[in-house]
Parts: sequence; C-alpha cells; structure tokens
Amino acid sequence: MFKIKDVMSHQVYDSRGYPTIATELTLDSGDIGYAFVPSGASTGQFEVAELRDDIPEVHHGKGVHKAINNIQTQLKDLIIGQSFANQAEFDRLIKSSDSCLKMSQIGANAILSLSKSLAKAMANAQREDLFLSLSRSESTTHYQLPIPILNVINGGVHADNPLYIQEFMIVPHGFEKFSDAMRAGSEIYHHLKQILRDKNLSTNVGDEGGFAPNLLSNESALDLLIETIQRSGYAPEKEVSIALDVAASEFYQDEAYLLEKHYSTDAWVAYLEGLTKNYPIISIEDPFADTDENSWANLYRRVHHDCMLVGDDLIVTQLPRLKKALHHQLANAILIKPNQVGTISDTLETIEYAKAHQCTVFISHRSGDTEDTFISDLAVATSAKYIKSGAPCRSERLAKYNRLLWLEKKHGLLLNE
Ligand code: 2PG
Ligand code: MG
Repeated sequence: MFKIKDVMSHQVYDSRGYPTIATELTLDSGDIGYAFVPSGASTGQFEVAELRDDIPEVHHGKGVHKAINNIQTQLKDLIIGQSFANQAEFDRLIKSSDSCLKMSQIGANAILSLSKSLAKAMANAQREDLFLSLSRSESTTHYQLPIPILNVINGGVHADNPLYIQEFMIVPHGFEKFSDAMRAGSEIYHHLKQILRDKNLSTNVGDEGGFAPNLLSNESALDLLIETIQRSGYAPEKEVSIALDVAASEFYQDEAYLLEKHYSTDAWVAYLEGLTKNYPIISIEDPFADTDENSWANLYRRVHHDCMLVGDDLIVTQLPRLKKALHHQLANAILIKPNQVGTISDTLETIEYAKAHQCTVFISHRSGDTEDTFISDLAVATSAKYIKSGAPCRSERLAKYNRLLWLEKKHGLLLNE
C-alpha cells in the first residue's frame, strides 16, 4: 500500500513551444515522481481529450491552467491522504472524477499527468529503474530493448513542405545492440543531410527532427532514403528498412484521398500495395482514415504477410478499439501513446492484450513532446518490439533514445529480435 501526501502541477512548454502540464506527486514516504505530458498534432478523433483554456489571446488558446486547476482542486481532494494498493486502483479513482468518456471535463492531460507521476514516484519508492517497477504487473523477466524507428523525413502536418505522407522512417533492425542500431540511424541521418545539401534541397527540420525538404512525390523521398542507406554503407532491407506513417485521416475527404492527385479508396489501396512491392517497407501506420475500415481490411488481405499495418488513429491505444481492429483483421500492429487513453494502467492493459494476440507493439512519442523519457521505460517494461521517437536530432527526441542507451549500458540489455 502507498499513500499520497501531496501533488503540485505547473504550466511548462512542449517542443513546439506550446503549454503543457508538469506534475510532482509526493508519497507519504517522501518519494516523488515528476512527469510531463506530451501533445499530438495529427490527433485521432477517438483519442481522449486534452483540456485547454481556450482563451484565444493567451497562448493561442492552448493554455493548460484549467487542467492544472482541476488537479489542484478536485483531483487533489480525491487522492490526498488516500491509500492505494497499486497503480490500477489509483488510476480507476482519478478516472472516475470525469463522467465524460473522453475525459474532457477534468482533462485527459490532467489525468495522465497524475497517472505518470505516480508511476515514477513508485519506482523511486522501490529504489529501482522505472521499467522494473512498471513491469511488476507484467510477467517479464527477460528484458530487451526496442528497435528504434527514426523519422528522418517529415511531412504532413509536422512540416511545411509538399509531402502528404507524414513520416518517412528508417528501421535499423539488423543489429544485436541498440547502440549499433542508433549508430546506423545517426550516420544515415547525417549522410542524408549531406545528400540534401548536394541536391540543393533544404536541411531545415520538422517537428520531429527529420528533414523537411521540398520533395514533390513519395517516391522521391523513398528513393532518397535508399540512396542514403547505401551511401552510409548499410544494406537496405537486410540491415535497414523503411517504415511509413501516412496519417491518412489528415487528407481523407468524401471517401477519397486528396493528395497532389485524388485517389479513390481502391486506387489508394493499390498505390500503397505498389509501394510495399517496390521498396523495403516493413510497416505502414494509418494508411487509411480511422473510419475507412474497408480499405484497412482490403490492404491487410493483400500485404499482411510481408508488411505490418499499424493502427494509430485507428486504435488510439484503447482496448475496445484494438479488439475490434484485430477481430476484423484491419491491423496487425498497434501504436501505443499513453495520452490517447489517459492512464498508465489502461496503456499497460492494451499492450498486454496486443502481445497476447500477436499484434506487434510500437511505443510512440508525440509530435509535441518534452524531455520526459517515460516511454523508453514503458517499452522495456513491456518488451515492445519497436519505439518511435523521431529523428536522432532535437533533445526531446534523443532523450528517449539516450535513456535506452543508458539501460543498455547499465543492465546489459540486447535489442529485441
Ligand atoms: C503520430 C504522431 C507521432 P502526433 O501520428 O504517430 O509521430 O504524431 O503526435 O502529431 O499525432
Ligand atoms: Mg501516427
């Protein structure tokens, strides 16, 4: 049992310079947990909702003082002096404070902020690394590090370039150690910068640290990646593959995909299948809008033996939506973002179900992130196969990878096979 002694939150800034919440939670033992909440840009319509102040002249409406006030009043009254047996019991109580399914009254950002800071406080109380205390609820004894998926070309709503696909990522999977995979990722990233310079293309970066050049087609981005992987001395497919996040909800309208050219849903399925045949693409995230289930099922039938279809907006880390996606064979992998579901115990429950049903787990950052490295420990605690935390550039992205490098060093962990 543990008892909550105090909780204090304040407004800080995320990597885009917008307000977010940081919370310090203190246990009766004096142990503390301090956690930050991230924020998405290409948010799914089924995610739980952040509470923002909506005062247009202050921080463009994005202040979080209402959410912080809810922590300091209603949530604080609920938990101070109370004893809990575990994280799940605590999470159930704070969730019960909001009768709205999307947590929009209290704010999912307020709720996650408490849930995350409690997990960190418990790890501190147990004097152990967060991944060890997080995995108490799991049966893991053999820990592995996730394979990093590095977003080296940014498009979509994360950049001001003409690319519609949001993320072109490299997957250094042919390595035994996380540090070797990161070395490949970093070398490729810097070779890409040089190649872009040589081609007189911009080396400015997008929200997740990937380059945001003015490339006019998806194929030109993919060709550039293959050229760069080879120039860096690595073998495409054998050592380094490609992953895409299409984030297709962003350009889906009236049952069509509106890119530089308009695609019917069937034409878009055929186009994406073609990409998987022509390039070493191991996964496609959100290839279709979250409501276009027929297309998901259609592409699944055609490619699922060779390519993972990853549900992000489709599943939003929520167990009922995962069950539905697996039942209808829409996806065979899931993106996990704690702020899509609101609590750490719900996040763990969804991951556990995915693993038990052969659904590959990708742990993910948000495009608006912070120095908080919680997701690195979450990935190790749950033996997630992959982690995506942007490019090997910008400290809020590298903080996650650097934490994993430390866990490799300290605990001698190897990369997930
Ligand atoms: C995504 C994420 C992270 P955002 O779509 O997968 O890369 O972006 O946080 O903007 O939803
Ligand atoms: Mg996504």
